[in-house]
Amino acid sequence: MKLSILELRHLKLPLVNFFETSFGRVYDHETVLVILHTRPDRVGDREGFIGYGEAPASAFPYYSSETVETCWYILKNFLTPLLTRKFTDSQGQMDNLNILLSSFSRIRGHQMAKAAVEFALSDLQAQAKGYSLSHLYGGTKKTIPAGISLGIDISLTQLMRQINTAIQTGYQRIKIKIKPGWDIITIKEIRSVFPDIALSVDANGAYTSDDWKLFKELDKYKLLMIEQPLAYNDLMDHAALQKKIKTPICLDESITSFHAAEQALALKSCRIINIKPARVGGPSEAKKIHDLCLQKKIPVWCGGLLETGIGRLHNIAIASLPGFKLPNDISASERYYQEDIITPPVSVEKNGFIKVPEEPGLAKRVDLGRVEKYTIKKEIIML
Ligand code: OSB
Ligand code: MG
Repeated sequence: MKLSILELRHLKLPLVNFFETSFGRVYDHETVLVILHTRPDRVGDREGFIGYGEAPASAFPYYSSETVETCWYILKNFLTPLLTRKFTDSQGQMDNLNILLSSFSRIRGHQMAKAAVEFALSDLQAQAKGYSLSHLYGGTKKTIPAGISLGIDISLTQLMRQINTAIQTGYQRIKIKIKPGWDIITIKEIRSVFPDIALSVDANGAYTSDDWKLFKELDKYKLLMIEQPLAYNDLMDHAALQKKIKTPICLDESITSFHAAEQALALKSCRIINIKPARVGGPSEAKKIHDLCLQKKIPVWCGGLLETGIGRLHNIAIASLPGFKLPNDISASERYYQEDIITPPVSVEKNGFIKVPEEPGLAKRVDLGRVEKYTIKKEIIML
């Protein structure tokens, strides 16, 4: 299999409802797609394959330092040249993924840009081998439990309505976003109406160590976990906070790599890890963190970044690995998009599970018309 073209696309999809976290509100999802084309090996062979990856970086450097623009820049100027130089042998055949990934490590940071390339290559590999993405990544589960992440809302009444709908739909865990002023009272109110639902909170780094009493107070509300209460790049303060409170801390933003995960576990900064393949640099790094946590009996779950169907299907495949023990932030496409760029969209069964696709790769499910419709910038690079 020979790589022939890399297609970069910047997409902008309207969200069904705005999504608000402690760092801001968005009305659209901006994202970069990496689309890799291969050409047939010999004249007369069947057509080449098309592999899809997504860097769900968003338009703003608020969740992470990456944005769609930085992804585009790094993909075009640094990762694509490595793909042509390091990944193909002298005949232009695709070669060793590990060599390519270790050549990526010279570029510091930019995990989402790197992840998009590895996702697209993995999709190609799955199609060439006739494997599902789940099988390629080492997944074992046929279905995965769906959770939902609910943003900061215009009112408590509105949030209660959202929770009610989510429960009716079958979601197995409700996560709400918190920030100073939208925390204790909100949670108390939720618990008075829904005393027994599986509930967690995510602060996206909105608090400091000085707020420890607030988190101690939260111990009363039977939360499954408190996600990223303190700074996005902190491990030490989280370790000190975890010592003071009973509710498990789950780290999201702080876990940018396998190395960060090892350090967080050594420091006891958290008892649960949210693995987002895009945040840690791709499926291989995600799997390494998964393997470490499985061995150390640390439960993990797969987080999301409002991905389109492309990133969503890769996340589903990763979440089918055996160590993903808790409901994931992987919801139905319709929770975010009127029209996803895959058909059929991702859906949640009445029992709150999502089926792990068994067909090879994702290409057949991508709706090219819709990809085109939501593209605001594209570039074709010959490899
Ligand atoms: O912190 O988990 C987060 C969305 C955007 C940025 C950060 C986060 C989130 C979510 C939603 O919580 C996850 C999803 O449903 O895709
Ligand atoms: Mg989070």
